[in-house]
Amino acid sequence: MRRAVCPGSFDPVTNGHIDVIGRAAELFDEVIVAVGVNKSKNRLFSPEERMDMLAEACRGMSNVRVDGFTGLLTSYCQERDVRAIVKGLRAVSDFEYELQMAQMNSSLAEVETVFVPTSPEYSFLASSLVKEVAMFGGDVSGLVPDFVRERLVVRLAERRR
Ligand code: COD
Repeated sequence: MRRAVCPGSFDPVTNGHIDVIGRAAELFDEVIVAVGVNKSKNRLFSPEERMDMLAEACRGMSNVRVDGFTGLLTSYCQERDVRAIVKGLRAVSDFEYELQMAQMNSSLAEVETVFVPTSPEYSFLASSLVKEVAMFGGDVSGLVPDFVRERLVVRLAERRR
């Protein structure tokens, strides 16, 4: 079985992520969307909330499942006999960072990174920008699924209290 991992923070999942996950699901028999839960960054959503939103977003993809991981991504891959990591690339700036991570990961374990170029309509899309636009009252419909937009509005209102 050809199995791949799509890792990320997904805080929250965007339509750009969903596009890459869907395209990976067409290339591999099984895709695990792995949510990094290392405590290094401030997150708007908890790991469980991020995983819930991903599960809902990927509901129509029968060979995709969602999981969380801590520690090294390569250890997660080795423990599950996963040989491929799928990453989305938006711009040259992504490439420089992703290339370095891909090389580090392949030096740590027998894991290849497969890069999927972003679809042009999502090339500017990042979770951090979506949060910023929503925080200042901008409309993020079309950038994230509707149920994610609703959860964003609620969470940001809670944070403002
Ligand atoms: N179009 C296409 N792809 C996109 C888009 C878009 N609009 N937006 C994001 N993506 C891609 C990103 O390029 C990335 O590949 C993926 O989607 C996830 O994005 P994010 O922003 O949710 O996730 P990141 O980049 O914060 O995730 C980082 C990881 C959790 C994957 C990384 O930190 C990691 O592997 N951590 C584990 C610790 C580890 O092993 N460290 C050693 C690394 S060498």
